[in-house]
Amino acid sequence: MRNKLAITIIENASPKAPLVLRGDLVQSVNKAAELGYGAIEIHVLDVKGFPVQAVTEACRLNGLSVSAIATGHYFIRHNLCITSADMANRNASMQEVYKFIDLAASLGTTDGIIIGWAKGTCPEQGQQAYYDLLAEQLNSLGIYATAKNQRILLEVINRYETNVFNTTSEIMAFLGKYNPENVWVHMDTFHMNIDEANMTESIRLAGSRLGYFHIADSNRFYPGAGHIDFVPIISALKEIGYSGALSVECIPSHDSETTARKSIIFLNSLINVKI
Ligand code: LER
Ligand code: MN
Repeated sequence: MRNKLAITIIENASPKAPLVLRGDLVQSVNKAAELGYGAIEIHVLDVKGFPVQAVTEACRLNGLSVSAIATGHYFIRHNLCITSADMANRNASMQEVYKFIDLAASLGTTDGIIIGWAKGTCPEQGQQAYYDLLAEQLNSLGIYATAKNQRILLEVINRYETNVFNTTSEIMAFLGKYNPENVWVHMDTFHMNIDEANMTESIRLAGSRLGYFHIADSNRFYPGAGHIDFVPIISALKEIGYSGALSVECIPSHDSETTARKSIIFLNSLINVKI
């Protein structure tokens, strides 16, 4: 039985980035385990030099798994986008995601590879062409991920950050129309609180297509710091049979360790996540 609580880790990020444990990855793995988390979600800054062996060994020693790896910071830093109008950028971006999938496979990642920023934004003109291209790219990535026993997690992000998939109904319509292989819905309570009319209904709408779940409160601080009612959310996740990770992706309003500790105390008070 695996503990489904995961915590986001990254080597370095701006103070207001919604990522909890920062610094040396092995130390973050040790810290996550010490605090009671069962998994880590890694926001990768460098695919090439990624310390696969050291992280794998730290996870093994602590009994932790890698729930997901995220592409966003890497793609922003390198100005990459899988739907870029520039074909060279588009192709290079796809090659990079393939490397992320390889990395996820070598880490034994349980839930998948997160695609957020990497999907780019939809232009005012040519929306149909954008979605056609996005579906084609995702399908290629999904097929590759299947062969590596991985999954593509497509995040629903609020309207102030992107114009692509702000709600679950939008993403479900896209998946229903194109049905790209092995592409899963990834939801995040911070974004849901902004754009979903009803958070529990949106979870039910995603249903068996829900592949991953981020947790932060309404102010994007640790769960319990804002006004989201997590009780019905957890119930809805149980109701649809969601069995993936609940991954804390929030701004460290306190120091990272305190934020991680407050998050897990709150989540453990809500639920028994050892399913
Ligand atoms: C990433 O998981 C996310 O939720 C985006 O808002 C990035 O800031
Ligand atoms: Mn998120």
